[in-house]
Amino acid sequence: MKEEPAVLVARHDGYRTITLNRPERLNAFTRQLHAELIAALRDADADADCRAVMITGAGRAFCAGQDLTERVFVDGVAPDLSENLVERYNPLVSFIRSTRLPVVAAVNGVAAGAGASLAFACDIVVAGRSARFVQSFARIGLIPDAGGTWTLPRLAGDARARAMVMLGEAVEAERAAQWGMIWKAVVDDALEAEATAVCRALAAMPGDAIALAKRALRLSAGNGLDDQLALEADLQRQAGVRPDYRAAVESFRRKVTAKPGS
Ligand code: T3D
Repeated sequence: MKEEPAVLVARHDGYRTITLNRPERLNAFTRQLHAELIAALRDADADADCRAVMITGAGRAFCAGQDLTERVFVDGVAPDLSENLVERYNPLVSFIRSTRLPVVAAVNGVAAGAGASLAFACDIVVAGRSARFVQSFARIGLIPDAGGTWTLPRLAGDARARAMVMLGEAVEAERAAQWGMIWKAVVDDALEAEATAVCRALAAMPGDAIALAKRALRLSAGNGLDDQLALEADLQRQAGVRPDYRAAVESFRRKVTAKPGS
């Protein structure tokens, strides 16, 4: 019997939608899901016609983090969890942060554990109002991973990140938006349309500039102001010789010189 794909990919004009497809397990990560997700992202990155990616979940959840049924204690010996992080979660998060493509998370339901970290790694997060973000790690005796200890304090602020991590309480989409953890919370029925509109808007933007801006934002995390100013000067030089900038400037100048009296 053919195995169900753990990830579904839909190609649209200018962007792709990647749907985590294990609804009966709230789209929890397995080795198969990891392999298919990173392959789908790499494939989108390699497609010159693709200019944005949406990640969402099938069914009522976005992603419940690691599939805990994959974790087996053989003769009482604990599995080595760092191996899974180094081999799968870390490359996934690094790829999302470094791909030229803007990655949009359409959070359609609960995002728990590494599922929340996955959303936080994305560039733009839109969530349905019934969605919630849970740092569930401490409840099962783990620490946040998949970049959660890096992204969450930056998004939510240190005080909120600490409480979320240590208490494991869920933060609903609207509160997450008020706290600046995500871009927007919308009514559930509007989520698909809203996330689609974001992807279409991104696909219509000059892709080179988006990629360079994404790089500048990523590197800002490790830079002091002087280094970041130098980086901006370097990246802006690169942006300034691309055709999109030239076309925009020429179109602007045409409009100005066409005005009566100019
Ligand atoms: O191991 C490593 O490689 C290290 C890396 C770790 C990264 C991590 O993500 S660790 C954190 C793992 N995730 C969790 O601890 C979350 C566990 N799940 C929950 O706390 C709750 O399910 C939710 C808060 C996400 C949702 O609650 P609720 O009440 O809406 O749903 P539910 O009834 O708990 O779950 C529905 C079904 O999904 C249920 O199965 P059933 O009873 O219908 O057959 C449940 O067992 C299953 N499910 C939910 N989460 C997971 C899962 N199955 C496997 N793994 C899961 N993580």
